[in-house]
Amino acid sequence: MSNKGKFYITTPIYYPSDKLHIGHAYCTVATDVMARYKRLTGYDVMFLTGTDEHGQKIEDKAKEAGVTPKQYVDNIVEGPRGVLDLWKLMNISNDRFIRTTDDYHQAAVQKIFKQLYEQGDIYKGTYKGKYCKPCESFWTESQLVDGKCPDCGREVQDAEEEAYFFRLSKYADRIQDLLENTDFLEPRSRVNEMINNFIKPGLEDLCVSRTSFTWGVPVDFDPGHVVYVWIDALTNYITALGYDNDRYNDYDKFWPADVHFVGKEIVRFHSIIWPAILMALNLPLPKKVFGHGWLLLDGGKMSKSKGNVVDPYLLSERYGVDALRFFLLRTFPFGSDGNFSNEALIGTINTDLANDLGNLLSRTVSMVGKYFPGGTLPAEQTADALDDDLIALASGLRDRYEAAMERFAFQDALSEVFKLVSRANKYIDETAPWVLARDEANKPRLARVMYNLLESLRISAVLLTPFMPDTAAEILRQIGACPCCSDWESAGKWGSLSATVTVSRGDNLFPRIDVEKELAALEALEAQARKAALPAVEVEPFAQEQVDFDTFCKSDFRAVKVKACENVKKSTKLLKFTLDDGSGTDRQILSGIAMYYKPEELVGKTLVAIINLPPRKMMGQESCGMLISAVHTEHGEEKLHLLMVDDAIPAGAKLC
Ligand code: ME8
Repeated sequence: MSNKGKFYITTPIYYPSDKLHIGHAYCTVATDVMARYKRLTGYDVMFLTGTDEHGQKIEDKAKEAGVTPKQYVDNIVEGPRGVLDLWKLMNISNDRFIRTTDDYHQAAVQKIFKQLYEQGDIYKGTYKGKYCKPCESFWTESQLVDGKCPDCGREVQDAEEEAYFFRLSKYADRIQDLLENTDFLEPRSRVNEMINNFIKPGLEDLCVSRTSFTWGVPVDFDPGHVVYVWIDALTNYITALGYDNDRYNDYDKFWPADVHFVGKEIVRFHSIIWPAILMALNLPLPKKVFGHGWLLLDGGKMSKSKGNVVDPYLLSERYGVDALRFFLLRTFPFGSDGNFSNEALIGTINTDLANDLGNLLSRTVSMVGKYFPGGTLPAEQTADALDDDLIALASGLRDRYEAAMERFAFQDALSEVFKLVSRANKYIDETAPWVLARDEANKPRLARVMYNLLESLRISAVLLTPFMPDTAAEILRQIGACPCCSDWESAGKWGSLSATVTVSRGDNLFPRIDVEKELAALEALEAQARKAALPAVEVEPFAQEQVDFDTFCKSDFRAVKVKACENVKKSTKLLKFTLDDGSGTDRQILSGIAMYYKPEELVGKTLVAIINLPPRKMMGQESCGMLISAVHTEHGEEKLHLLMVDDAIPAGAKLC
């Protein structure tokens, strides 16, 4: 049991309506880093994530896929490359995973709904308003922006139905006070958004049931109604601890949450609706909600429907999970939006990880190995005033890092670590170990220079552990750090590493990437993935117009044998066929299929031609008829196959 107490942190629960993308991984990685950091500092951590599996969108998707909604979500959550696989790949250390289709959660939601109804916080009324289907959100006329959904900008529909309402308006004053006068919601800019956009215009009661779809937690005292998204989704944060159920037993220990990390578009639900539900249930409020920004691609939010998603599998296979985790939090502040690009990712890997960190490690460890037998430093070491600046920077690093992490300023925390990494690289140039190594008398000084570098690496690695767990462990292994000088306590103490430490060389952590080659390779891979995402096979739409039998019979289809075939000069498309059509006279047909066949492949084949089309000239040569082919589209590319028939069919046989 740790001595600092408990820390409960959550991600939003994700909609498994499609496979998750790197935007979803962004929030989960940030939460994971925070959870690992708190564990490192001695907290007893509960890190919860999960999936939000109900609602019309999932019902519709399942129907489209011809499966039940449960089968649909099971595949996206538990199936290959599903949510669970993705979190495993990203090295996510969640302590618990909740699915809103879990029995214990559904039963608890029913109890909560009933309690709120019985005490008058939920009442039955008629819902009239606007509904955004993709967002599953109801809006009042005044909340729409240019008549469209204020969240996603898409069209909304009129909606009217009998529904249950939560008395949100009753809690308006308390919510306003919470937002304005406490640090409940951060960053502060989000508070202004909430006050101006939602509180000031007046909080209206919230529709919390639906009758238009069935894929949800049933309202057990009123068949036909299902609990509509927010009471089902938000309560996951307490049911996953055992609230109103026997599955878990940690509610008293972990509630209230220390922080809910959420994307900016769901801040409204977490900072207005969620505290109001908790107030109605007379439960303590979470200590903090932090609304992070979006990872943008080409300036827009990533979404499957826009087709601009980035595949975390592809990136982590190429660069390693740690590099990807690092990039997500290194390049822009957690509260702001930031752009994803392959250039930025590769640039960060090359600059910070290959040039600065990787280089510092490989230079240091190889110098220790080269200058000292067995890679072990001698006890006799000589300090110098030249060391003071590096030691001062390293000694204060843990506190500066901690201050940033406590503000969820991941980027600042990493900047602090990388200031030390850069300073240590500069220290190598200042001390010029290769010059010291020339004279045996300098060995004690050389040993101290190496020790200082190893210490700088050790402190950096401990503090990088939450961000890059595997990389940090490998650095600590290579520099010979024992577990007792790899913990939080020792990260604050310069000199924790044994003076006579032994290093062991390992692989280069982050090989430098050739930017141009890599960008081209990524582009090709992404194009391939885009192509693979297109429908496998598409056939031409069927003709609507009918032909009468007599008209059809006028077309004279014959088996023809290819006697000769060649490319038409100056044409990239045309092949010229000399055909035996059974008439005793050769027939010439030109066909625009040169990109599909080589002439020599076709000689001797039996094909089908329509022979009573009027002759026409192509590239100055006469074509008497047309060869019949089958065409379709495969992954966006047109495919063509000449119709070839059994060679036993004689030339001239009529097809009817
Ligand atoms: O909102 N950049 O689920 P969700 C950053 N089920 N964050 C992103 C992102 C991007 N490009 N794309 C998505 C829901 N996210 C609800 C939550 S909680 C009780 C219910 C983030 O799968 C998004 O901002 O649509 C949100 O915080 C989270 O992924 C889940 O989004």
